[in-house]
Amino acid sequence: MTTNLIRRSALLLCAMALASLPHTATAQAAFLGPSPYLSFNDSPFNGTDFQYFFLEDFEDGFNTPGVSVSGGTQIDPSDQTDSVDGDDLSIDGSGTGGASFFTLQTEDSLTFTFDANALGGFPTHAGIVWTDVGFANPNDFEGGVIFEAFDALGELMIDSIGPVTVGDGVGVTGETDEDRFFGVVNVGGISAIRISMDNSVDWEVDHLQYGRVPEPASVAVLVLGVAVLVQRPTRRCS
Ligand SMILES: [Ca+2]
Ligand SMILES: [Ca+2]
Ligand SMILES: [Ca+2]
Repeated sequence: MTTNLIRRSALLLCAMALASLPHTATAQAAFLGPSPYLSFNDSPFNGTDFQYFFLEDFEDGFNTPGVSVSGGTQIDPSDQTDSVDGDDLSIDGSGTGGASFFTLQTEDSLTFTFDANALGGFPTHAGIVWTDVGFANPNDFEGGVIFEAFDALGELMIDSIGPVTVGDGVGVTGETDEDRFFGVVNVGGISAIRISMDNSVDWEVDHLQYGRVPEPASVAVLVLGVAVLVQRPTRRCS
């Protein structure tokens, strides 16, 4: 194979490799859920090999890094609290022994916004668990949840989840069979997630979770290898 042919072949490989990168970066986001959730063992993110990952269970406040929220407040265990079941160290059908995050009867949506500088890049995976609704219209203790996400440019993603009906209609007594995970995976990055209810400002969430998986190592190796191939003939001709 002549030097020119090697160079053309290498350039073709390089073009093919680079052409694959934008596709990887802008691949359509995948929305996950709603799915039953009693502990982090039920998270679809459990077992993923992350560059970084944070799970906020609100048991000692709200203090995971690189995230802010539009409203609401953390609440401690009480008869009115509806935590993820396992946070009180017992999966027993009750979430009153754990802490959660509450809309304060003022918010119909909660937006969690991520700080790429603080985190070392936007998360590629983000999710949250809906745990309870109280006063709602027309029926208390049930309603529609909508889950949305924003890309790395701050644009609302086209796809979303819901409204999907949740709630067991029983009351504000900490039942956990109704609890549902909502999440999204987007390799191009997630700047924010928004969870909303279409009929209530009196509801709770728990287990905010977010992490980043870097670009596949195989792609980086391929690009590096092609770059070496392209450079070799040039060195011989100089
Ligand atoms: Ca429990
Ligand atoms: Ca909790
Ligand atoms: Ca619940």
